[in-house]
Amino acid sequence: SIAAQWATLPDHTAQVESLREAFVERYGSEPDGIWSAPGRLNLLGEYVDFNGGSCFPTPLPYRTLIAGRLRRDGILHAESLQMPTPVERPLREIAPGTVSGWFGYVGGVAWSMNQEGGEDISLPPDFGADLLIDSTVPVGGGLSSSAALECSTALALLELSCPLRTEESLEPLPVGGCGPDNDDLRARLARVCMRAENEVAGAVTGGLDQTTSLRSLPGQAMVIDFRDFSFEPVDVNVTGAGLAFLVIDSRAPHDLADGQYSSRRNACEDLRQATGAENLRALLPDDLGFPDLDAEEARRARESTVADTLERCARVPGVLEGLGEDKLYGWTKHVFTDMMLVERARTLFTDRTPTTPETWRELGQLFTTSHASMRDDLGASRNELDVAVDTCLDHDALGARLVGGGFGGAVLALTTRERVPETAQAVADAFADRGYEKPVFLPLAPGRPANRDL
Ligand code: GAF
Repeated sequence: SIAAQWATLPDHTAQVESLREAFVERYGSEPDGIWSAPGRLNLLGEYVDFNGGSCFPTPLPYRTLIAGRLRRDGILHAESLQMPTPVERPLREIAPGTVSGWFGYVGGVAWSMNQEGGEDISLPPDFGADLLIDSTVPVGGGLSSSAALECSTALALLELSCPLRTEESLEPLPVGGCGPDNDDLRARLARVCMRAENEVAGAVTGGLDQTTSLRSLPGQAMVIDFRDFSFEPVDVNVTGAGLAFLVIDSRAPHDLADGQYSSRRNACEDLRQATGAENLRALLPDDLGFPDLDAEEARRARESTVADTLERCARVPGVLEGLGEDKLYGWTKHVFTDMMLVERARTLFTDRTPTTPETWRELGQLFTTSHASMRDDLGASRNELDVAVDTCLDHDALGARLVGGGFGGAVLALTTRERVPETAQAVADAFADRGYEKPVFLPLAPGRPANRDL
């Protein structure tokens, strides 16, 4: 068999230095600064952020870096080491529908800062910038390469504009460190980035990715409650338990701006409107307790919430037609399932410290239950992802699931440290046997939120 292909864990310091050199070579001067933001690995909770549920993500060591220099002519010029063609646009002309492709995220953030930001975040009139971008976040991997680009752009533009703000006697807003001291600012920037993605890049996503990229704490996972975007840092010390997360980029491309993600998201919005609820989370009890999904009682509670929701919808003309009740039943059921799974994981990791082997065994089961729900109820898996999940489970993984928006992208498995090489090899072999694209395995290390590097 052909050896499993492992990505290299990025050496961030070396990458900052080589981006600085590349900037000098392209633009003929030093950059004013370098900023970066991570992709995220969502441990649990898909399609629940925009429904007011909770998610359980952690920042990745894979990041998008931006070196930048201030211009005072209102022009935004951006180049990427991964993309062939530079893009240059007057900032004033950037609006929904005027930019596309990767520049949509960069220009989108600039536009959104002016829409959303208020005086301290919106960009001064003559502000412009020369940017050079480099990234190690796999694109289309369900690991939030888009948010990494948006969030690094937001930090870069905000800090590059500081000299103009000072001249105009506006208080500059240095991004500074993460943590409670400036979590408010980071929360506002996360909203700016979401709006850029929703209105300019055309993917109506829910804030999980931007919140993790900007507001997480170094080396910590977090449970984010999307009813109010508050979060609780959670220590998920997988290595300490002799275990490992194996992340498999299936290389089956996924694109959130295509119709699959938005059809499900729109259906959730129709359900919400038809039920008159603030969000779908509000249809479940406030306190989910400690839902044991295998217990008959929890299963019945969830199914009756789904049935009840659909019944309310049936009374509103137009909601069930077109999609078909079966699909809507499955999609709704998935949303409630993942909300309960995250709640259970949250309780496992916050109430039952220290963790025991039982905690990890359960976390694995939650992964596998979530995958079955994504596959069978939400219809968001595909063969490559199922093969990766099944192969990991055949090799005694504690659990495995697809991560992110689905239809392609990455699989996450929880397994013992010793089992990692043979499991990766087995997945590589299974893919080769079926003629799938060669998967790439991503080594992990603690990630940290967006920050300034230089
Ligand atoms: C993508 C979106 F960007 C998130 O907001 C979230 O909905 C996720 O898919 C699915 O859980 O990453």
